[in-house]
Amino acid sequence: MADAAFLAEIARRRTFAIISHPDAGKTTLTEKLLLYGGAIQLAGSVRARRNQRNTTSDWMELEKERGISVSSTLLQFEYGGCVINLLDTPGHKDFSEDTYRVLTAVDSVIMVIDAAKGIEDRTRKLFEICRLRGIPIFTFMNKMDRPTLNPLALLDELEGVLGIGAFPVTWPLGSGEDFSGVYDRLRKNLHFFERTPHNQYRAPDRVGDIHDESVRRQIPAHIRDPWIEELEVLAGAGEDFSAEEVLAGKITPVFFGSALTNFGVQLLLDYFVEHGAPPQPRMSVNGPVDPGDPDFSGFVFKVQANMNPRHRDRLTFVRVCAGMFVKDMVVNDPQTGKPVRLSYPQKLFGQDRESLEVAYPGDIVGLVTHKAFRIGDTLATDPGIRYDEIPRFPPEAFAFIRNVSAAKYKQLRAGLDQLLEEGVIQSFSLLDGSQNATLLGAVGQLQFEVVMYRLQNEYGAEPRLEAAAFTHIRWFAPGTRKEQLSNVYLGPGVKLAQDIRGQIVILFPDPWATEYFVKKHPDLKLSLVSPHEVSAAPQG
Ligand SMILES: Nc1nc2c(ncn2[C@@H]2O[C@H](COP(=O)(O)OP(=O)(O)OP(=O)(O)O)[C@@H](O)[C@H]2O)c(=O)[nH]1
Ligand SMILES: [Mg+2]
Repeated sequence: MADAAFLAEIARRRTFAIISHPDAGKTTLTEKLLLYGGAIQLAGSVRARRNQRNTTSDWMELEKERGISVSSTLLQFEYGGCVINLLDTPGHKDFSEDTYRVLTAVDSVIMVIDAAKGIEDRTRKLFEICRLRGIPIFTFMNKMDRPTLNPLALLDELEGVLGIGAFPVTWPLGSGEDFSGVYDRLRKNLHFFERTPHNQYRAPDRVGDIHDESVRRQIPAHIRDPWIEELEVLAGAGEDFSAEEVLAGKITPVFFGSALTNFGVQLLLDYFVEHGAPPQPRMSVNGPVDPGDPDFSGFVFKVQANMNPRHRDRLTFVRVCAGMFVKDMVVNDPQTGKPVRLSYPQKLFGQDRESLEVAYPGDIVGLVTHKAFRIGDTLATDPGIRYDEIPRFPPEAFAFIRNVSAAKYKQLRAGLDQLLEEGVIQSFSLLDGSQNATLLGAVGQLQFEVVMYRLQNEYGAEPRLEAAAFTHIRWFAPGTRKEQLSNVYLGPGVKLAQDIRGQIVILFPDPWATEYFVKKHPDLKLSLVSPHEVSAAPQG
């Protein structure tokens, strides 16, 4: 393919994540972006079972039942001449490792804020990660159909708390029950929306000029007058901003709307497609790699088993960073250094998939492989290229998992092995043999509930979970043998164990025991995560 055509393919990729505090409306907004993007005809299309919600991105049984996202979902579709790779992420802290991995694979984010609550804790944390990585941020002030904070106060909070310039591209007309439209400050027209039955269809949209008397008359005076004043205040602060400042992460364009009633979603999508960030150069261990480089390279940022019960297989998610991906291409196997063929590449849409022939930088390819690529692996034709950016979080929750029925042992083993590959939990075995159960570690307790649910429902296992009185873990330096530690006094409740690679770890029952041990043994080089992994900044 000619260079120009290749570069044009890259330029039309939009690869982004939707992030926020739990419950702000990420999955709902995702569904509506699919609706407006023409990727689905009806939002929440197949009627949900009683008490269940049905969205394209929360496809796991557990997600439907609970109405929360527990795992990130990839949706690929074309809209407005662009190829969109959208990732809906879970907001809950206990699933944040998945969300953080997704942030390594995207070029921009849409940050969703519940306009009744303002900037919440998780949003702030995620924002900090985006800023550290220099990811451009687009903001959607959601739930305007309910009573909200004052929009000007929301903007102030965004600028004050996050320390970023905020430019409202749209401005809401009314809020709560009165929320009836948004003003597009760039195109200078007012969009009036109407609701549709069950909010399943696109909201009808009438466009007017606010200087037109007949348009003004349609707005009740008690809403119109303060609104015009707000627009004047905003105009005084400047009517323009540069796309470079957005792409540099210095300014966030802000949109107001309601994902539930579909108001304002189209404007966000259209703006995003036009001005969103195309794939950028990526840092590799040996310096930046340009997406336009002819040699293919990418990295694995997510593994998901059992996405489709009919297939019962394992998908490896690869972000293409440079060069063209071609079905059946041969790359360097990151673990053995030998050539390996990338067969059965898939394009993904939630739980659905179809095979693909080629993919471009920015795209995310699902590989159905029997080869166990691991999260963080670089796949490249040039063995000299290595991306080293998937951080690991230290586990903060621990539990023993025990097999209850001897007949189901195999199911438990198979299920655990796959879930360990997904990287949502880690497993350890105590060195003193005091427990004949496997010790699991996770970022948060909720992750264990997911693991138990999936072991039972997806694998037919019958496990039992038992509390383990540990709160902290540290890894010893690589190569440390347990004999070397036989004279080390551990203290009450402190145990030694080994991880899946045979690395020795130490487990503590509380922060004081951890602190005490670390102080007493400055010679022992302890680390927060396995020395084989990159540590994420400690999350609070
Ligand atoms: N009134 C109103 N409710 C909304 C809106 N958007 C989402 N919701 C509701 O807010 C709740 C949470 O929505 P989700 O889309 O699941 O939120 P989420 O951010 O994906 O949540 P997690 O993935 O669990 O972090 C659901 O009950 C939605 O129906 C909105 O614009 N207006
Ligand atoms: Mg969600």
